[in-house]
Amino acid sequence: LGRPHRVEGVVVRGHQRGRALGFPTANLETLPHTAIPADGVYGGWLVADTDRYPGFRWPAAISIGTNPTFEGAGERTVEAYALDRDDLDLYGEHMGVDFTARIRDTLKFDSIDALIEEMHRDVDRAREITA
Ligand code: FMN
Repeated sequence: LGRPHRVEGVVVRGHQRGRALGFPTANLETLPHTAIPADGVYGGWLVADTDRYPGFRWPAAISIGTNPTFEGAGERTVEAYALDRDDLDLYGEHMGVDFTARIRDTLKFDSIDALIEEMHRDVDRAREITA
C-alpha cells in the first residue's frame, strides 16, 4: 500500500478486563464497512488527533478478534494498548490505529496467566516494530 492501513473509531468501554491484565486497551467502535484486518495481534501506532491530544501518537500492541480466551467471547473488537501508557483516558475520543506489522494469530489460552505471558512478548515485538 505504501503506507500503513488505518482504522478509525471512537473509544468505547469494553469489558474492563484489560486493566486487570496489566494492559488497558482503547477499544475502537468502527463504522460499518470499515476494512478491519484479519484477526490477530499487530504492532503499530495508536493515533490521536483530538483537542486533548493534538497530533499525538503512541507505539501500540493491537488486537483484533473475539477474545476467545474468555467465556462468552462474542463481538469482534479492535483494541490497542499504548505501550507504557497505562494512564491514558481516551473514552469518547476519536482515534486511529495504524497497522505496521503482524505479530501472530489470535489464540484461545488455557489460562489468563498464559495470555498475560504472551502479551508481554507481544509488547516486546511491538516495541521493536515501532522503534
Ligand atoms: N485475547 C485472546 O483471547 N487471545 C489472544 O491471543 C489475545 N491477544 C492479545 C494481544 C494483545 C497485545 C492485546 C492488547 C490483547 C489481546 N487479547 C487476546 C485481548 C484481551 O483478551 C483483551 O484485551 C482483554 O480481554 C480486555 O478486553 P476488554 O477491553 O474488553 O476489557
